[in-house]
Amino acid sequence: MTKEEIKQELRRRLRDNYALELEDAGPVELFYSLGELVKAVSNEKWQKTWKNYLTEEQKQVYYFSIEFLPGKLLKSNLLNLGILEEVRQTLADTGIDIEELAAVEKDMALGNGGLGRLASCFMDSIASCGLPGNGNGIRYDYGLFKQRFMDGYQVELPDEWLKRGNVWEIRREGKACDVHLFGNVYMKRLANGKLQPVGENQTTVRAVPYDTGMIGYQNGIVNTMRLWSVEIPASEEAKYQNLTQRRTIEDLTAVLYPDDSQERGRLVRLAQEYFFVSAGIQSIIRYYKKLNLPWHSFSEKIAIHINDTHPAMCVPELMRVLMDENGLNWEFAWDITVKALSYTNHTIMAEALEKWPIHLMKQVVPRIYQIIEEIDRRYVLSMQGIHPEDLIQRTRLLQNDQVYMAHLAIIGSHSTNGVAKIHSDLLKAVVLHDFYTIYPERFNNKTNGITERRWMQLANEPLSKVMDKWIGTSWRKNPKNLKLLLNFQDNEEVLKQLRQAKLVKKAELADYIWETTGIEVATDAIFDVQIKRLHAYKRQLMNLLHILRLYFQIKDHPEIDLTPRVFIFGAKAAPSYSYAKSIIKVINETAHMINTDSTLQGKIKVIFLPNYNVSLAEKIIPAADVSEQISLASKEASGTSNMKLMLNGAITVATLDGANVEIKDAVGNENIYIFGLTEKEVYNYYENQDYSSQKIYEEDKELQRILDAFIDGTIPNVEFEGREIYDSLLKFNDEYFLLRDFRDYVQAQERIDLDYKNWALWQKKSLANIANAGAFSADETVKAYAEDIWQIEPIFAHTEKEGTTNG
Ligand code: 73E
Repeated sequence: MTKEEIKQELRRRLRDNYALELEDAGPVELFYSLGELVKAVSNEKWQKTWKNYLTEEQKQVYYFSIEFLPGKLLKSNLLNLGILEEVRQTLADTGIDIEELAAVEKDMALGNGGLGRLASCFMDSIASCGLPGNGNGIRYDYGLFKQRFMDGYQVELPDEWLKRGNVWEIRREGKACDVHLFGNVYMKRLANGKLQPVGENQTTVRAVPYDTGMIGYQNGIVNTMRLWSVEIPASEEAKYQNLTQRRTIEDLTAVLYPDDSQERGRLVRLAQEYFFVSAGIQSIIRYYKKLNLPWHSFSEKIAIHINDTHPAMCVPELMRVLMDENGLNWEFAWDITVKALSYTNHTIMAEALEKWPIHLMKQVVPRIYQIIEEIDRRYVLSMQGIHPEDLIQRTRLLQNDQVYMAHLAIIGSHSTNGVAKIHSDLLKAVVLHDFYTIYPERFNNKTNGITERRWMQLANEPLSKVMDKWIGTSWRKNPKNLKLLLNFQDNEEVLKQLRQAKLVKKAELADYIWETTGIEVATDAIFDVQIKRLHAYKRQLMNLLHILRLYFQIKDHPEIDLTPRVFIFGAKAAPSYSYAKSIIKVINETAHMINTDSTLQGKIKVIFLPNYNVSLAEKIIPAADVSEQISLASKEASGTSNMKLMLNGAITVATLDGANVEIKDAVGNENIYIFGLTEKEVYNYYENQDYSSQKIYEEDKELQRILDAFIDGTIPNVEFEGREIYDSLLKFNDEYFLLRDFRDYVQAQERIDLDYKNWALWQKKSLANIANAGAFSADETVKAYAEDIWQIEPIFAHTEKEGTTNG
């Protein structure tokens, strides 16, 4: 599209929809008109893409995830359509700043953190690599809560993201289907002697899909993310005359559960899981039937991916549809199911491994429970005589009156993967070791990745321009080419320009900090960033212990030569996770104490930015100098903010946990600050049970003073929270070994302080991080999934092949 065409289209939409001239329109009208325009451009490609998949009978993957976290889509869609610059200039010619209208869009925050954001990075990469792939999830009326601070406490407000409508979605009434919940199921013998399950007293709800185009990066491909919303079916209207009854149905897709790394044992959550699984499986079957192929070809055309265990009911639901609705026998249906399905595990945290009480399953999804029971029975039977009895008992689905969802996902699929090397190794060696002995061939690793389109091209334009200038633009299509930057490690001009680009983003963030908190920060200070969900294992508290150490140091020696630092936090705590909320309160109170103490001469500042989300991440990450990845080794499955920060030239201070291990291998020891216990040492402590935080406390005077600050009034207004934290570290023996890792962490921080003083040295390290970040491109990750797990091919490869045969 030319600038002139864009202008004309925009004018027409503003006139038709709002009776406004371009010059008179405000950001809201402009945003919606531009959104409509973008949709019109992409819809043509969207239609071509799905028609193409259909006529070519391309094998497609369906990525089932209870969370998607796309953030804002306007600029990302413009970039991927290849018209971002044209649109920006067209608007600028009329005196409009594109950033102003982009800010109108609400973040689509239908996820909690890493798991949901990974799903969205994958959606972008799958389309950008020309792979036939679809998302399947839930269209929550309310996304993740908005976080405010009041007196330092987290307060949660509803996220009404749909209030002004959502330009990107298309409601597809014609593709709606029914989902049955509750009631009883009994078996009826048919005339042919077969048993047929019949449901009675069931609740039938309507699942209505809303589709959003997932636009590939300048390749003409638009895939589909399908999110389901619940409605009362017309046939059932009479049953739901009173509002309370209606609400119980409508509540099904009302809110996203705000827990990360925690299981949620609630009836509505279970119903949510079944709702989007059933609707998704039904729509796949409907599509497959259009192809008019025999059932045994199913897994040649369809791959279904289970993102964590939340969609694990894909296993019994696919069985149900194949058997109950299409007459297949068990063995045949099972063979199809196992071949079509695959599963990703995202955590080893025991509290996040889903287990559903059997009585709840029987109540909410009675037919599904029957099938689960049968899967369990056949599993035990098939393993007898092959494996020892105790192993079979430990791996079966039903134990302790619960359904183990991970067991269901592993037994019912052909692939189980972890999300970083160390995590996948731990699954094989410890967490899922029993399954590894039974199905060694099913286990594999797929290290997470990120899309550099959002996390560099869009979020960090100054850096992107420096890259273009020195290594050309090929990295934009192929992030692996970021490596070319290594040719300029010793080029002072390049180092200077990289530093300048960082400074621009630091100044922007400093402005934002000033506007939102009223606190002034200096851009020549180290911007030290920890952004992720608030969780004990991620150890934001250890970061705070280090901050308190610096505080006392400056108090004792005001003349001390410290490199000024701004500690920046972004983190939401699950509303029910009171310990995490106490940490937020204590960080906020410490921040206030430090930021208002003029005797510290501004040497340290602590900024806790409220409402961390995708859009805020896009502001913070490009401005970061230091990336805090300090979880206790073995606990963080992968992490992905570590990759985004590295890509933007931040240098990582890290434990050997999750993908940090691979980041270290990629950049080399001299370009990362590694500290702390290794995963093996952590497991040794578990085995020997010989950890004593009390002992460390008694032997370390400085640590005593820091911990005492939580209870002796040094940190103000934390009488309750300070005591809770103090006790967790001493009375309850410090579950995540903060005190054990503290000294090593402090030393790493001291090296950072020193190295930062030599800007060229620092900038060189930073360059190495940017250059090696291509290894963590989600494009590469999804290509590995496509080849090893899903067995799908890019559409181009397909047409090219056709071309060769024809020509
Ligand atoms: O390490 C991260 C990982 O990078 C992990 O904690 C996170 O997934 C990311 C992407 O692979 C994760 N989230 C959850 N489990 N692991 C989770 C659990 C229950 C509810 C919601 C999210």
